[in-house]
Amino acid sequence: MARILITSALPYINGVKHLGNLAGSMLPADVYARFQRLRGHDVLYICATDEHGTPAELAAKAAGQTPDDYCKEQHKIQREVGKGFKLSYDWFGRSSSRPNNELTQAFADKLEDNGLIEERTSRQVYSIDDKRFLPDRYVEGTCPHCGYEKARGDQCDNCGRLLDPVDLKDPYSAVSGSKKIEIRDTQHLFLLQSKMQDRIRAWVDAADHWPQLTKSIAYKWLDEGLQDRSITRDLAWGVPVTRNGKPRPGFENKVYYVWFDAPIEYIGATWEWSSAAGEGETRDWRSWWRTDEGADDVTYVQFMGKDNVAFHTVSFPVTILGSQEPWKLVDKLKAFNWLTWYGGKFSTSEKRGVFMDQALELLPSDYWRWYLIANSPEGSDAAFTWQNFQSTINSDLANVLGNFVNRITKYAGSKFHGQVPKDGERGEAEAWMAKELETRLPLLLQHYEDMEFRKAAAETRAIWAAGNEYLTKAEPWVKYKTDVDAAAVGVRTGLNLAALFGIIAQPIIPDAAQKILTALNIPEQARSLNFTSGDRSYADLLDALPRGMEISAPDVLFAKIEDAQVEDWTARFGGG
Ligand code: B3M
Ligand code: ZN
Repeated sequence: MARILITSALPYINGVKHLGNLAGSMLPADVYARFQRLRGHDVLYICATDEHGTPAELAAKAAGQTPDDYCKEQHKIQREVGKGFKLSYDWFGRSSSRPNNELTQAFADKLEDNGLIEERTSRQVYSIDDKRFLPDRYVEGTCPHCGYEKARGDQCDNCGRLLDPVDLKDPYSAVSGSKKIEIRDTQHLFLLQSKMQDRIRAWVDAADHWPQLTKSIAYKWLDEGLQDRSITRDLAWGVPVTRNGKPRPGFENKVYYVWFDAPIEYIGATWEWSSAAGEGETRDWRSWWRTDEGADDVTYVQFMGKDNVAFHTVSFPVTILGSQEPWKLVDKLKAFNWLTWYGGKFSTSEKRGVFMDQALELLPSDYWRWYLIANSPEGSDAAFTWQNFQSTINSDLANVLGNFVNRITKYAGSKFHGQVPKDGERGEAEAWMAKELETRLPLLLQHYEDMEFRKAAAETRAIWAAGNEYLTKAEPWVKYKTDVDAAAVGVRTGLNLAALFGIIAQPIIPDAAQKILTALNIPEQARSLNFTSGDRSYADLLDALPRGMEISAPDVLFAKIEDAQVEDWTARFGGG
């Protein structure tokens, strides 16, 4: 049994996430976590809301709430929506929690002790009317690169370039709109990433489990040369800047930069999980994170969109390695491209696309989970369209899986007293099906191990499709008229296939899988993804259900999506 630590990029607190965010981090992480649990491994899946920084402060202001109240409320909303999507977090924490504050301050101390943090005077945008510095998104203006007039201080939404607020042309305050702006000097803490260049490159060179996308992003940053960067901001909401446990003089109105504390929350959230242990339960967060306290046998896997990769392959490792303490580093990093929305991007700020809470109002989570995994933006961007969504669901889930399960369970109900038939000998068709499983099931497992989610969904579907082909060959409904025993073999095999289909469906569509497995009375211990443990063969999978066992037919698993629904949703959400 291996120990596998899984984290997905922490969703910003500023509102419910859209399907693009879900598809590029939390959902594949969940599918992977479910897969590894079903393989029998000890999995810890951790996520949290990313609650600091200007996005949080500005969103709170727009909602007329204090950041504290706003974050509390939004965290709860995101937690509930995550539950609605069946995201099986072991813990969904908050980056504003005490453990993260403590850890962030401790890391900063260590980094400074090791000569990797220094105070520097830096030039900052100051608003005379607002009487404050305007970090990051607090200032807007014209992008110096592309001329876009509503560029934010930290990034231009038009050309995507990262910006320094002082470079904006015609800057104005996002707080008040005031144009009375000047550049003033102030102190900030700088993380001396340049000193870590060689350490980080050596570590990236040695990372042999990273996909191409991940490595190339890391090297791009390394080749450009790591820049020292400011890790403090002029904000009230965030982790207070301290030195050895005391407020740091001159930094009373500053906090650590959100990208400094957010990744540390992976550790912080694990600590939160530990603190929430019930009576008699041991949860030791350090055994997952400290290589001197047991974490050396942990495999740590991260999931994120490609825009977050540099922070995880360079910046966060600078924090970890620079501390010179035995913290666990990432082993495998899976990055995703974009899910696109009718030629453009899903966008939180522009409310473009479908958001997680809205999606659940339209259809149960399995429909979305299947579509987003089968259409995962893995090798390249993937386009969301209502038509594609409709045809994927109708074909894969309603036809190939749903019809199979309903047809065979109903038929067993009407012709074999709702029991797994006892009689009849296996023949050619069953041998063919066993061969299919023998080639396909190992492939399926391999795709999951490789975190190739599109391929895993395609192979799952191919196994369901092979089952349909088997029934076409076996024709129990035809044989029943002349040879009940021959029909019995077909129905028995069909029921065993239905169970197997439910078993392999668990990582992606857990609710439908659960319905199938309950209808077929499959006990918990028989639901694992270890198909041939012991001396069981692939052919045995087709005769695994106890003969004579009572089964029932599940309710319709998936309803077809009608054209009228697609029209309605297109009108409501746009697209087409
Ligand atoms: N909140 C950005 C994002 O959601 C950021 C990720 C933090 S991961 C430590 O894309
Ligand atoms: Zn621009």
